[in-house]
Amino acid sequence: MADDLKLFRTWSSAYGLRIVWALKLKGIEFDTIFEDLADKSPLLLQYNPVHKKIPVLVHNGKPVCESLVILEYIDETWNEAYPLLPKDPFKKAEVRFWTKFNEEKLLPSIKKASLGHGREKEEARALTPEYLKHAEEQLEGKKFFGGEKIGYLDLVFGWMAYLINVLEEVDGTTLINRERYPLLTKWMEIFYEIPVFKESWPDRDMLITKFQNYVWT
Ligand SMILES: N[C@@H](CCC(=O)N[C@@H](CS)C(=O)NCC(=O)O)C(=O)O
Repeated sequence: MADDLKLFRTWSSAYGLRIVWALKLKGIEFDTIFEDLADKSPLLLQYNPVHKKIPVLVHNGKPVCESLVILEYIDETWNEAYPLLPKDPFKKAEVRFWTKFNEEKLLPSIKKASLGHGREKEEARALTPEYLKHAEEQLEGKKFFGGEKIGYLDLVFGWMAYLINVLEEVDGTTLINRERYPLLTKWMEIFYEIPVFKESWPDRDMLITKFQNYVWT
């Protein structure tokens, strides 16, 4: 019997898109349920009663929550088709380390540096170059964070490929100096052009409107 796979996400969330990219790379069919976070569906609240957030992947009726947990679930369940995490324990630990770095440092810092206010914004702007340098170093001698092919870490960092230039436009500043971070810049361009990802990019004008009206929570 074919797997029943439903992905609850929003049109713009980078956390949700990670899951779309993983499923597309692996060639797995799935249905998408677009949520309105201002009016969450009873099903979303039922499947993720703890955080009440998207994404949620429901596999044959069983919900899996939290994007990084979902990515690992997908990779373990459909491992033969396009493995995402390296097998080697040390390499896997490195991927998890840089994933944590993205979630706890890089992403919040760029968000605050572009959408934040006052002192918090200034502090984030001061810290971001150091974080970007670390990310840039991870690409030395490689096309992707995962090496010659896209891996788990590319999906984690994938938000940059479609959001950096939107945030720059909304804030009217440069978040990533393209000359200072050439590897990251190239990687963003390549990632954006990956054929199986193409149809997943949210509409740029809608993203700009969304972030122009962004209310910090
Ligand atoms: N750590 C979570 C973050 C997911 C997240 O922040 N989702 C947001 C949308 S981008 C959400 O559902 N927010 C609804 C809310 O906070 O009420 C993950 O990786 O899945």
